[in-house]
Amino acid sequence: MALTRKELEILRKEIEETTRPITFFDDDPDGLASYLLLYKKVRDGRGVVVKGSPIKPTQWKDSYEEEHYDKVFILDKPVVEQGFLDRIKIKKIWLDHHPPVEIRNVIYLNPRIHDANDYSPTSYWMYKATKHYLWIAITGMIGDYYYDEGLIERSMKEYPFLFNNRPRNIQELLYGEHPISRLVKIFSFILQGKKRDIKKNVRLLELVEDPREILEQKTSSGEKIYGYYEKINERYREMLSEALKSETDNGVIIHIFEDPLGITSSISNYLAYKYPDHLIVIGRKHRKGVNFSLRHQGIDIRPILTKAIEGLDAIGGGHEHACGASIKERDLEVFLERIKKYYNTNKYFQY
Ligand SMILES: [Mn+2]
Repeated sequence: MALTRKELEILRKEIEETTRPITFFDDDPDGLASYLLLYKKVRDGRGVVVKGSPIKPTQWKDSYEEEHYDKVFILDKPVVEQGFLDRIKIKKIWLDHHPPVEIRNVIYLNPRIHDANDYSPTSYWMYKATKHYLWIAITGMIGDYYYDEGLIERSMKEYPFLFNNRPRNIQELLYGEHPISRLVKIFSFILQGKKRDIKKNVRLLELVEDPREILEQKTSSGEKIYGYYEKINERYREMLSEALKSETDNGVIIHIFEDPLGITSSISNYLAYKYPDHLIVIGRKHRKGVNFSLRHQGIDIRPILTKAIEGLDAIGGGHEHACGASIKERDLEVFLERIKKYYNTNKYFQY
């Protein structure tokens, strides 16, 4: 049953009363949109993009104290260490929609506390609390795979230029040819790359009032944002076509990338959408091995993955249709052979 009316009121009041917040947010469209909705209300303070989880005590810097922020917001981060919160003397508000955690010394708002199956994203609640910049909110929500009929309807009226036609489902909004689909991709890609670039992109986005500034490159901020997106997108397209070359004849797409930009999960999500009856196994190299994202729209991949890592020095797990696995260099070959084998002996039973 979502956030209660009282909780939403608390969120609204905390936003209204801050004049200079410091905000830690997740590095995806939902986190970014949530931050922007807050920023547009306050037009002051600082936004800090946080990659990975949890937020650790060392991520609170002493210099933050001296800059006189009046409040800390944490948006769309699943886990925050207690020590991080305990270091901070000012008021803290944490809004999230991942599985709820036990935590003290913070105002913790999470719709899942009331309903474990409520997946309404952070940007949805930030929109409920701020009631402005629907285009930003909708970009965050779509990025988090959330289709709110009423708000999509309203967006189509308010921003008809963001939609080609009536979208049938969330996949079409995410991967279709709608301008809003590109906007989601832009929100995702401008958070990839070097720290300094990401920071600059967020600053630029704070200045954007209308999505056409970006999509049609109508202002200098919009133009810069679009330019950065195009650069990442070029690499994304290269990686896509590379991955597609490695399709095996029995319905598995396996590919491993050097990926300093960190866009392999975007690649595997897209491939899973495009090839719903394929097993997608996309890896990102690191010093000691490879981190994989595995996808399959039609079958439960968890049993295959569990069997494939049996006895290896590896970790893996996740959701029915989307898993992650971390494999050491020396086990790579065994792992991939097993994946192919178990997939092909398993898939016929599951369809
Ligand atoms: Mn989210």
